[in-house]
Amino acid sequence: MKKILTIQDISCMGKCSLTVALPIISAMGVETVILPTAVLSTHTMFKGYTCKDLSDQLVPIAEHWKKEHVVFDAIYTGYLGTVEEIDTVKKLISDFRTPDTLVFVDPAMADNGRLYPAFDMHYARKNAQLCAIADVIVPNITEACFLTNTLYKETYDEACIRDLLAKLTELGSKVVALTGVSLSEGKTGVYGYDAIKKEYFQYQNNKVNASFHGTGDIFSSVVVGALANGISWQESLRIAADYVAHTIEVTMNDPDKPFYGVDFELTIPDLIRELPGKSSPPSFRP
Ligand code: PXL
Repeated sequence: MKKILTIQDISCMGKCSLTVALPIISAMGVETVILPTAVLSTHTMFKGYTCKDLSDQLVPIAEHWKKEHVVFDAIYTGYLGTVEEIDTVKKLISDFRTPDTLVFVDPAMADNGRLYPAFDMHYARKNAQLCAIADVIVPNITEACFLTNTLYKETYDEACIRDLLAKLTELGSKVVALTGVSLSEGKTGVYGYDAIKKEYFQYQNNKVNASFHGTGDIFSSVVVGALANGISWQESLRIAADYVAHTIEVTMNDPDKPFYGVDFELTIPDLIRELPGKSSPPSFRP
């Protein structure tokens, strides 16, 4: 079984970061080792959240794993709380990286033109250094602008997106996938670039007129799970985009939907059916 390490916070309630990565990637048949960077009562979009920083635990935990000779097929980072934490994570990546390890960075720090409450420009610059050592990065357009010192604009065309992809590629990663790219009315999706093969990829879904927290983390988790299943990066992005679109649609139809996240728990079985060879999973019933 493939084994991945994911490094991000636990927002105890909020359907984001580790509380989506762990169930989704595990359900995709991939062992998911977690390195929690902090424990928050909720994600930071709630007022009055508590936060216990676990930065001082990262190195001792990793040291123990080293003694156990643990090897990861992929390392996936998400929301990281501080600049110092990014430095620690960079070091952990270089310690655990082998020639076969996929390093996947979701520079989760901003949306809709603004940084999340806990972050500033110093943090954004540090996140660019983390992106530089990744194989794959998946920023949304806002994050891409902060990472590349580009002015954020609500409206853009395909040339702007390719420009942004070029600047992101200069940071150093091999595959860059921009999320939340809307190139025609009523559509949204992902626009990717493989800097080694010099190939573009794009995929668009119908845009739902609602924004749900945690969908970026769900998207990344599905991409990592799919890549770990040996699926190409283009197909992994397509599966993740379709899964997020489907999950948002299901959530919109739920009269009891929480305001803080989507009903991904209801759609995990549909995701598994999308994986090659898993269209009719065997039953555990005798
Ligand atoms: O979904 C990204 C995320 C993860 N973790 C925490 C957050 C956010 C976004 O706001 O606050 C704690």
